[in-house]
Amino acid sequence: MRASGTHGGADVRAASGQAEVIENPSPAVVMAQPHRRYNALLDEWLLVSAERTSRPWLGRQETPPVVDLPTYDPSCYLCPGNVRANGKWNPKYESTFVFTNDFAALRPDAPDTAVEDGLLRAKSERGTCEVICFSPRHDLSLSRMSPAQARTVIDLWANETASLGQRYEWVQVFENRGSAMGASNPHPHGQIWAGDALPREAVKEDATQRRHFDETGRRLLIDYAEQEVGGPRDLGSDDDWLIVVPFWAAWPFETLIVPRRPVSRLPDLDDRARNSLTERLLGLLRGYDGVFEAPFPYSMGWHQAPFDGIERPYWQLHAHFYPPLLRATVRKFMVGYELLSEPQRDITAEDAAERLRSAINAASPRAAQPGI
Ligand code: H2U
Ligand code: ZN
Repeated sequence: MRASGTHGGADVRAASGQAEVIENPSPAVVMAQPHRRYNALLDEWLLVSAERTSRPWLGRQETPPVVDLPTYDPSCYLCPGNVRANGKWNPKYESTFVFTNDFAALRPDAPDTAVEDGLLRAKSERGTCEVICFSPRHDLSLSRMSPAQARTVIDLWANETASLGQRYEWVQVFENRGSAMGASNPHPHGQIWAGDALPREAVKEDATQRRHFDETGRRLLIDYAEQEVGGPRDLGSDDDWLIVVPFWAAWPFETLIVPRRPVSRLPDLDDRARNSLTERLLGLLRGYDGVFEAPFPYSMGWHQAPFDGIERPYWQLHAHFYPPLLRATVRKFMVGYELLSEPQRDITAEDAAERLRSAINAASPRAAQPGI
């Protein structure tokens, strides 16, 4: 990576004689100081100030999640054969189970309306929300599944995407895991929201990826993968997938998963890519659970090319993991400066990658065997 001594506010301070100007600094010199990093996927900057983790913390402590869950919970609204909050019954499903969210934020029958009054604008949004149960087992989080079981979840994500993509432009697959991330229930499940509009994150990623493709003829995230593979933030990429703490991570243990070949959407993944994704994903999730030796909360989700019939050769499928924890019982709050100015992180992406990598290696069945 190249480093430059002249950008942004550094110029101004240097011109007024307030700060030492370091000519041609190495990346390590830049990154040992409070510095800003550029998020090439969102076209945004964030502040990194690593030394702040030593500050005392007398604030909120997170309660570690319950680990001993029953395989079946009669009061769970997602377990097979149980009744849901609105009185509907779940079938006695044996693999995965999908239903329309009983409290959906989007509805397929929303009338097409809009208002425009000066700066006040609103329009209706048509869509649907699904709840997707990953397993009939109440206690079987994705991280603890066998590869075959985890593969059924990947296939479920892909199949539901394909069918919702026939009706809606944006298909958002996601999972909130753990009460720290607002999950309402420990039963392994995710959600899919699909709608007609491109939401904010999609619009930003669409613009950055399009611009990079127009300028270089290549996909931004494939170029990014080539820069990261084997580097200090790599968490064990293989020929098919980049798995990395992104250079621009805002959340302490944020990660990004990207196919290394052009793939625009989940249903486009072939059998081999799905199998290697299964392995990468399980490795990451077990590593997450190992970092603080407790089920690791996160919000994760897939970003994939919109289904609007427009040719978008620049769009690369990828997954974001946004876990909130900084320490076992202390979460990162995106408040004050983060809300009002820009995100700020306390441990560097490289330090987070180091800790995650050793947790992934320690959790890997191969690593447990001596000599391999
Ligand atoms: P979260 O755990 O990410 O909140 O997802 C669970 C969803 O399940 C939530 O959106 C829905 C909630 O609306 N739900 C039902 O559809 N039926 C129920 O009986 C309870 C919860
Ligand atoms: Zn359950």
